[in-house]
Amino acid sequence: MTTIFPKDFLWGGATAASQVEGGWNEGGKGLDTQDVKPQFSYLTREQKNDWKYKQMTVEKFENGKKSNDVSLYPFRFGSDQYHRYEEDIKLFAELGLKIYRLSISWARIFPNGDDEQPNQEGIEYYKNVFKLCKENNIKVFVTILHYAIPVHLVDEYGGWKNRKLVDFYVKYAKVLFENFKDDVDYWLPFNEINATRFNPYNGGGLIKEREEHYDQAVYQCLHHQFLANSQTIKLAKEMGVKAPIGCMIARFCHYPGTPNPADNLVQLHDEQYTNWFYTDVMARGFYPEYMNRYFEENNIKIEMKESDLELLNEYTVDFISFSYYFTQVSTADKEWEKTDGNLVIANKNPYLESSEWGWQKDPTGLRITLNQMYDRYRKPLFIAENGLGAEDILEEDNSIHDNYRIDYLKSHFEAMGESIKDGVNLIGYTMWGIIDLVSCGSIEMSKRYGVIYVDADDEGNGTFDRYKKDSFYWYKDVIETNGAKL
Ligand code: BGP
Repeated sequence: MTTIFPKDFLWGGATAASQVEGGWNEGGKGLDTQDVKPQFSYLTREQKNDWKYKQMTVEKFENGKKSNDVSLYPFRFGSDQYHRYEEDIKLFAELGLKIYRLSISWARIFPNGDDEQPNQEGIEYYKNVFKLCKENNIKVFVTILHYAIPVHLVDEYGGWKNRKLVDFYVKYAKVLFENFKDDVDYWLPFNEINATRFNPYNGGGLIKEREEHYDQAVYQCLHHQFLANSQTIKLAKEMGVKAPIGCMIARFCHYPGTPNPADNLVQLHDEQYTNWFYTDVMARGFYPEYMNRYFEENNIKIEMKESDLELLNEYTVDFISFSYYFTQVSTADKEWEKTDGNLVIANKNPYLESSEWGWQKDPTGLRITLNQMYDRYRKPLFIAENGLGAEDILEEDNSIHDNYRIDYLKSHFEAMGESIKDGVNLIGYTMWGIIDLVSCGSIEMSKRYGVIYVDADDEGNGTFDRYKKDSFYWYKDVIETNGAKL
């Protein structure tokens, strides 16, 4: 069978600590911002998909803190990987995964974020996980920070808008390099760094209501994260870390709503403000000129030292990764019909079908995205997240017939193949939520992404036993044939 995928193509799966691990108060772990994400979990599906309620994640932060003893909260048990990683890695090996993308929980290593000494038990936990991956020939792709910030850093320092966070983060990264530099094959300092703009609580540890000049705070956070990213790359070089270090954004491909030049201008700005700005800084190494006008018009003055710009310029990333779930419509028409999207409300595209959660499926958009990104940066690309969140049914014989997921993945893999034919240097793909986990945006277990089913409900009831879905066998074949059989 012939394949268009390169010989060493990295077929993989992705998770994040706060959504998969559980064990929120075990092994010396401190509280993080996902643990205290508020009673949002008790809203109905309709309410959760309403933008107004999404904002409540931020507003209810303080309530969340007061209810630390509410143990029903889904992020607190995740998929229980903290206790079942051996079983999970065995399943990944059976699936044939070439690479596993997971995040390290900052609060497992530094429970408060600003502690003098790291928590050895946390280090041990990840050592064991990585060792097992290696024994099973699975490469390790680590996200250093995937949304979960030690709560103390938000309470005490105001989150990423405080420059001190750069030092705390770099100290944390240093401990990771010291302990895991031979275990990790790819590093990612930040998950979806642009989330700090569209979901500042997740991304920046920012509580909107506490900010006098909110936009200013958002871009100040981002500046500090860019610095932390470059300093981490610098540190890695100094410490002889060989594994490539990349950046990641939530990539929103935008189409103009009509051929009206006004819509095309909106599209240009949407692309610049939601996508290019971030990868331009981290891959090209400078603040792009188009942001100056934006900053001026929005009265944003980022505090920075002159040496910051040199640092950003000198230490850029080795590869670029992104999450890809759906596409957007850019329009000057304020009345355009809306739909739900990944942590944002999107304009609905009449030519596309939506998932149960309103996210519009668009494999062609993935091909467009890959072409655009490769053309702009000429660096290796990695799809760090993609997948379909759906409600699955566990049959009496423990089978799960998820043809809809197979269809979704197949169409996206075909688009990847077309991009490779177009000449794009795509090196890997880590399917989001390879094993069912708690949804980040909806905060529920019943929005499932995995090819492995986890028997748990939104309240954390269930055996947490793992079952292989039909998509498991299908993906196994895809990996075995390196994409020749889709
Ligand atoms: C991305 C996050 C992930 C993940 C994914 C799916 O933004 O990096 O953490 O959750 O989106 O989103 P959701 O869980 O809301 O369906």
